[in-house]
Amino acid sequence: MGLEVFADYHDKDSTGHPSVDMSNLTIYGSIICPFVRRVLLVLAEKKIPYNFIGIDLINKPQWYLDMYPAGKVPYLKQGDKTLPESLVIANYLDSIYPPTLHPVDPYEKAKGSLLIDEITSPLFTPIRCLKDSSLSIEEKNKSITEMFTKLESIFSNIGTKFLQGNEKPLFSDYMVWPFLEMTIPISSWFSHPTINGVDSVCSAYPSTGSYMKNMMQDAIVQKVSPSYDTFTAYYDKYYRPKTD
Ligand SMILES: N[C@@H](CCC(=O)N[C@@H](CS)C(=O)NCC(=O)O)C(=O)O
Repeated sequence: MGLEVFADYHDKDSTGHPSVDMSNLTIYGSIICPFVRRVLLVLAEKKIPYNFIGIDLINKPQWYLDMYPAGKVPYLKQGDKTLPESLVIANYLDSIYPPTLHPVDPYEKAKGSLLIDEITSPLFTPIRCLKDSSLSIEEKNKSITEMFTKLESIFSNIGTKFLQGNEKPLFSDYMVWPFLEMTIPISSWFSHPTINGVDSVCSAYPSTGSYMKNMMQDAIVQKVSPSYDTFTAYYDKYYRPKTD
Protein backbone atom coordinates (compact mmCIF):
# COMPACT_ATOMS: atom_id res chain seq x y z
CA MET A 1 0.00 0.00 0.00
CA GLY A 2 3.03 2.28 -0.13
CA LEU A 3 2.75 3.83 3.32
CA GLU A 4 5.04 1.28 5.07
CA VAL A 5 8.02 3.60 4.63
CA PHE A 6 6.42 6.01 7.12
CA ALA A 7 5.77 3.33 9.77
CA ASP A 8 8.51 4.46 12.17
CA TYR A 9 8.08 8.20 11.59
CA HIS A 10 7.56 10.35 14.67
CA ASP A 11 4.24 12.14 15.06
CA LYS A 12 2.59 14.18 17.80
CA ASP A 13 2.31 11.05 19.96
CA SER A 14 6.09 10.62 19.95
CA THR A 15 7.20 11.17 23.53
CA GLY A 16 10.75 12.32 22.92
CA HIS A 17 13.77 12.34 20.67
CA PRO A 18 14.58 8.74 19.69
CA SER A 19 17.77 7.32 21.15
CA VAL A 20 20.23 7.07 18.30
CA ASP A 21 23.99 7.48 18.20
CA MET A 22 24.16 11.25 17.91
CA SER A 23 27.89 11.13 17.20
CA ASN A 24 26.73 10.34 13.65
CA LEU A 25 25.40 12.97 11.33
CA THR A 26 21.62 13.10 11.76
CA ILE A 27 18.99 14.16 9.24
CA TYR A 28 15.41 14.85 10.25
CA GLY A 29 12.99 14.53 7.39
CA SER A 30 10.36 12.75 5.40
CA ILE A 31 10.98 10.77 2.23
CA ILE A 32 7.89 12.37 0.68
CA CYS A 33 9.54 15.80 0.83
CA PRO A 34 11.54 16.78 -2.29
CA PHE A 35 13.75 19.12 -0.24
CA VAL A 36 14.71 16.18 1.97
CA ARG A 37 15.43 13.94 -1.01
CA ARG A 38 17.90 16.53 -2.30
CA VAL A 39 19.94 15.93 0.83
CA LEU A 40 19.46 12.14 0.72
CA LEU A 41 20.79 12.05 -2.85
CA VAL A 42 23.99 13.83 -1.80
CA LEU A 43 24.40 11.53 1.22
CA ALA A 44 23.87 8.44 -0.95
CA GLU A 45 26.18 9.61 -3.72
CA LYS A 46 28.96 10.26 -1.23
CA LYS A 47 28.22 7.14 0.84
CA ILE A 48 28.07 9.22 4.01
CA PRO A 49 26.81 7.31 7.08
CA TYR A 50 23.92 9.05 8.83
CA ASN A 51 20.90 8.60 11.09
CA PHE A 52 17.57 9.33 9.49
CA ILE A 53 14.81 10.41 11.86
CA GLY A 54 11.43 10.38 10.14
CA ILE A 55 9.11 13.28 10.98
CA ASP A 56 5.37 13.15 10.30
CA LEU A 57 4.87 16.48 8.52
CA ILE A 58 1.16 16.73 9.21
CA ASN A 59 1.40 15.91 12.94
CA LYS A 60 4.89 16.93 14.00
CA PRO A 61 6.22 15.78 17.35
CA GLN A 62 6.49 18.49 20.00
CA TRP A 63 10.15 17.62 20.70
CA TYR A 64 10.96 18.43 17.06
CA LEU A 65 9.26 21.84 17.27
CA ASP A 66 11.09 22.53 20.53
CA MET A 67 14.39 21.66 18.89
CA TYR A 68 13.64 23.52 15.63
CA PRO A 69 10.67 25.91 16.00
CA ALA A 70 10.28 26.49 12.24
CA GLY A 71 9.41 22.78 12.14
CA LYS A 72 10.45 22.31 8.53
CA VAL A 73 12.45 19.47 7.04
CA PRO A 74 15.20 18.75 6.17
CA TYR A 75 17.19 19.63 9.27
CA LEU A 76 20.75 18.54 9.97
CA LYS A 77 22.44 17.94 13.30
CA GLN A 78 26.13 17.13 13.56
CA GLY A 79 27.45 17.33 17.11
CA ASP A 80 26.54 20.85 18.24
CA LYS A 81 26.18 22.07 14.64
CA THR A 82 22.69 22.41 13.19
CA LEU A 83 21.54 23.50 9.72
CA PRO A 84 18.16 24.01 8.03
CA GLU A 85 17.45 24.47 4.29
CA SER A 86 18.04 21.79 1.67
CA LEU A 87 20.48 23.72 -0.51
CA VAL A 88 22.48 24.90 2.50
CA ILE A 89 22.68 21.35 3.88
CA ALA A 90 23.47 19.78 0.49
CA ASN A 91 26.24 22.32 -0.17
CA TYR A 92 27.63 21.85 3.32
CA LEU A 93 27.77 18.06 2.86
CA ASP A 94 29.32 18.52 -0.55
CA SER A 95 32.09 20.70 0.95
CA ILE A 96 32.94 18.49 3.89
CA TYR A 97 32.88 15.20 1.96
CA PRO A 98 34.96 15.69 -1.20
CA PRO A 99 35.16 15.19 -4.11
CA THR A 100 32.65 17.86 -4.98
CA LEU A 101 29.54 17.10 -6.99
CA HIS A 102 29.72 20.59 -8.48
CA PRO A 103 31.63 21.32 -11.69
CA VAL A 104 35.18 22.24 -10.66
CA ASP A 105 35.16 25.37 -12.81
CA PRO A 106 33.65 28.21 -10.69
CA TYR A 107 31.75 29.68 -13.66
CA GLU A 108 30.15 26.30 -14.43
CA LYS A 109 29.35 25.91 -10.73
CA ALA A 110 27.60 29.30 -10.77
CA LYS A 111 25.68 28.29 -13.90
CA GLY A 112 24.57 25.14 -12.09
CA SER A 113 22.98 27.33 -9.39
CA LEU A 114 21.09 29.27 -12.05
CA LEU A 115 19.84 26.02 -13.60
CA ILE A 116 18.58 24.78 -10.23
CA ASP A 117 16.52 27.98 -9.87
CA GLU A 118 15.30 28.02 -13.44
CA ILE A 119 14.14 24.39 -13.46
CA THR A 120 12.83 24.14 -9.90
CA SER A 121 10.69 27.25 -10.23
CA PRO A 122 8.03 25.77 -12.61
CA LEU A 123 8.23 22.50 -10.68
CA PHE A 124 6.41 24.02 -7.72
CA THR A 125 3.23 23.95 -9.84
CA PRO A 126 2.24 20.30 -9.15
CA ILE A 127 2.93 20.73 -5.44
CA ARG A 128 0.68 23.81 -5.37
CA CYS A 129 -2.00 21.80 -7.20
CA LEU A 130 -1.92 19.16 -4.47
CA LYS A 131 -2.37 21.71 -1.73
CA ASP A 132 -4.76 24.23 -3.33
CA SER A 133 -8.35 23.12 -2.89
CA SER A 134 -9.73 26.28 -4.55
CA LEU A 135 -8.80 25.14 -8.08
CA SER A 136 -10.79 22.63 -10.15
CA ILE A 137 -9.09 19.49 -11.50
CA GLU A 138 -9.33 21.02 -15.00
CA GLU A 139 -7.51 24.15 -13.83
CA LYS A 140 -4.87 22.04 -12.11
CA ASN A 141 -4.30 19.91 -15.21
CA LYS A 142 -4.08 23.04 -17.34
CA SER A 143 -1.37 24.45 -15.10
CA ILE A 144 0.47 21.10 -15.16
CA THR A 145 0.37 21.16 -18.99
CA GLU A 146 1.75 24.72 -18.97
CA MET A 147 4.50 23.60 -16.64
CA PHE A 148 5.52 20.73 -18.98
CA THR A 149 5.54 23.14 -21.93
CA LYS A 150 7.87 25.44 -20.01
CA LEU A 151 10.11 22.54 -18.95
CA GLU A 152 10.29 21.25 -22.50
CA SER A 153 11.59 24.58 -23.72
CA ILE A 154 14.25 24.55 -20.96
CA PHE A 155 15.34 20.92 -21.56
CA SER A 156 15.40 21.28 -25.34
CA ASN A 157 17.72 24.27 -24.95
CA ILE A 158 19.99 22.30 -22.63
CA GLY A 159 20.11 19.35 -25.01
CA THR A 160 22.63 17.24 -23.05
CA LYS A 161 22.20 13.91 -21.23
CA PHE A 162 22.52 15.64 -17.83
CA LEU A 163 22.17 19.34 -17.05
CA GLN A 164 25.79 20.39 -17.30
CA GLY A 165 27.03 18.18 -20.09
CA ASN A 166 28.56 15.50 -17.87
CA GLU A 167 28.26 11.77 -18.32
CA LYS A 168 26.87 11.41 -14.80
CA PRO A 169 24.52 13.56 -12.71
CA LEU A 170 26.09 16.48 -10.86
CA PHE A 171 24.90 18.60 -7.94
CA SER A 172 22.42 20.54 -10.10
CA ASP A 173 20.80 17.32 -11.39
CA TYR A 174 20.36 15.99 -7.85
CA MET A 175 18.83 19.27 -6.65
CA VAL A 176 16.27 19.36 -9.46
CA TRP A 177 15.38 15.67 -9.69
CA PRO A 178 13.31 15.27 -6.48
CA PHE A 179 10.87 17.89 -7.83
CA LEU A 180 10.89 16.60 -11.39
CA GLU A 181 10.19 12.98 -10.41
CA MET A 182 7.00 14.07 -8.61
CA THR A 183 5.48 15.45 -11.79
CA ILE A 184 4.52 11.95 -12.95
CA PRO A 185 2.74 10.60 -9.85
CA ILE A 186 1.01 13.96 -9.26
CA SER A 187 -0.15 14.27 -12.90
CA SER A 188 -1.43 10.68 -12.84
CA TRP A 189 -3.13 11.30 -9.52
CA PHE A 190 -5.06 14.17 -11.15
CA SER A 191 -5.82 11.92 -14.18
CA HIS A 192 -3.98 14.37 -16.41
CA PRO A 193 -5.14 13.87 -20.02
CA THR A 194 -1.61 13.28 -21.36
CA ILE A 195 0.77 12.36 -18.54
CA ASN A 196 0.53 8.95 -16.89
CA GLY A 197 4.11 7.65 -16.89
CA VAL A 198 7.55 8.47 -18.20
CA ASP A 199 6.74 7.13 -21.69
CA SER A 200 3.87 9.57 -21.96
CA VAL A 201 6.28 12.40 -21.03
CA CYS A 202 8.67 11.14 -23.76
CA SER A 203 5.88 11.21 -26.35
CA ALA A 204 4.50 14.63 -25.49
CA TYR A 205 7.67 16.38 -24.27
CA PRO A 206 10.65 14.46 -25.74
CA SER A 207 13.53 16.49 -24.26
CA THR A 208 12.02 16.43 -20.77
CA GLY A 209 11.17 12.72 -21.07
CA SER A 210 14.62 11.80 -22.26
CA TYR A 211 16.24 13.68 -19.35
CA MET A 212 13.89 11.93 -16.93
CA LYS A 213 14.77 8.52 -18.37
CA ASN A 214 18.48 9.28 -18.02
CA MET A 215 18.02 10.26 -14.37
CA MET A 216 15.89 7.19 -13.66
CA GLN A 217 18.79 4.99 -14.76
CA ASP A 218 21.11 6.50 -12.15
CA ALA A 219 21.81 4.07 -9.28
CA ILE A 220 21.71 6.84 -6.65
CA VAL A 221 18.33 8.06 -7.88
CA GLN A 222 17.04 4.48 -7.82
CA LYS A 223 18.23 4.09 -4.25
CA VAL A 224 16.56 7.26 -2.94
CA SER A 225 13.35 7.64 -4.98
CA PRO A 226 10.13 6.58 -3.24
CA SER A 227 8.01 4.12 -5.19
CA TYR A 228 5.11 5.32 -7.30
CA ASP A 229 2.81 3.56 -4.79
CA THR A 230 4.29 5.53 -1.92
CA PHE A 231 3.59 8.83 -3.65
CA THR A 232 0.03 7.94 -4.56
CA ALA A 233 -0.83 6.35 -1.21
CA TYR A 234 0.45 9.48 0.56
CA TYR A 235 -1.59 11.78 -1.71
CA ASP A 236 -4.66 9.58 -1.16
CA LYS A 237 -4.20 9.83 2.57
CA TYR A 238 -3.55 13.56 2.86
CA TYR A 239 -4.84 15.29 -0.27
CA ARG A 240 -7.89 13.31 -1.46
CA PRO A 241 -10.92 15.56 -0.85
CA LYS A 242 -13.24 14.13 1.79
CA THR A 243 -16.49 12.98 0.20
CA ASP A 244 -18.75 12.99 3.27
N1 LIG B 1 13.28 26.07 1.83
C1 LIG B 1 13.20 24.85 2.58
C2 LIG B 1 11.82 24.27 2.38
C3 LIG B 1 11.56 23.03 3.22
C4 LIG B 1 10.08 22.68 3.27
O1 LIG B 1 9.21 23.51 2.97
N2 LIG B 1 9.78 21.43 3.67
C5 LIG B 1 8.41 21.07 3.84
C6 LIG B 1 8.15 19.62 3.49
S1 LIG B 1 8.40 19.26 1.78
C7 LIG B 1 8.04 21.19 5.30
O2 LIG B 1 8.89 21.10 6.16
N3 LIG B 1 6.76 21.38 5.56
C8 LIG B 1 6.25 21.45 6.90
C9 LIG B 1 5.94 22.83 7.33
O3 LIG B 1 6.14 23.78 6.54
O4 LIG B 1 5.49 23.00 8.45
C10 LIG B 1 14.31 23.90 2.12
O5 LIG B 1 14.86 24.11 1.03
O6 LIG B 1 14.67 22.98 2.86
